[in-house]
Formats: sequence, structure tokens, C-alpha cells
Amino acid sequence: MAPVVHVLNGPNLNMLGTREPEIYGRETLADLEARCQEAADGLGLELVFRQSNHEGELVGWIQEARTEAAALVLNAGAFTHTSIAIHDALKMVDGPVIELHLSNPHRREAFRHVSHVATASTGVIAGFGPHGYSLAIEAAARLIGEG
Ligand code: DHK
Repeated sequence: MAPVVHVLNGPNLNMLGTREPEIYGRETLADLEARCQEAADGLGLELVFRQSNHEGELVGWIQEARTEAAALVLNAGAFTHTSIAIHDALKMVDGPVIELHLSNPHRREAFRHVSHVATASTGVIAGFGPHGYSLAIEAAARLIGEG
């Protein structure tokens, strides 16, 4: 059976395409899912791709990824900078965790310089725009020995 990679997206990422395009680009979340699917197909991975505006739902999905996913990619949106609950959930994941951002938070406001996701992640991909989603799938494949 193909290894499964879970890609989880946090708040406001459902608005991609119209949301501050000068920062987040013009691709929609569906476009990003298509990018991930293409990368996953090429690497023999199965993809689960989800988005939620709710912290608790993301925590539940991270808990699910503990047993269901070979690797987890997470763009937690603004919860990156605020959520100890997401940090704690990630600490229970044994497999690789990749923190992902479209923008480079370190070039932006000071409140984005803190990441509670990074401190529980294997690695971070940020600032490459939509291409970062493809890179994250490639990184996941490498980390689980499929790339
Ligand atoms: C997405 C968000 O929604 C922001 O809150 C983060 C991240 C950055 C991104 O660049 O993908 O600060």
C-alpha cells in the first residue's frame, strides 16, 4: 500500500486566490491541492488534503495523522503563532512533520516570527509561494524513504 501523506491547512487558507494576493499569490486552495496530488502521484504517495478554520478540528486531524499518516505537512496559518494545543498535538506525532508557509513569516510582522509549529517539526518550508506545497510533498517523500 502507498504511504499516506496528510497535508493540513489552517484558518483563512480557504480564501486563497482572493486573500491578499500580493502576499499569498493568486492560486486557490484547490490549485494547491492539485499541485500536491500531482507531486504525490509522481512519488507513489497517497494524499489526504484538508483545511479548517477551527483549531480543535486541526488538533483532531493531527491526532489522526499519528496513526494514519507516514508524514504530515502543516500550514497552520495564524495558529502557527498562537497555538500551544497544536504544538502539543504535533509532539505526539512520531513520523516526520513539515511546517509549511506560502510567505516567509520572518520577513513580516514581529508577531509572525514566533512559531509553535517549528518547535515540534522536522523541518520548515516557507517563502516559496505555491511551489512550497510541491516542495513539501517531495520533502515528505524523502523523509519516509520514498523519494
Ligand atoms: C499563512 C497565514 O495565514 C499566516 O497567518 C501566517 C502563512 C503565514 C503562510 O504564509 O502560508 O503568518
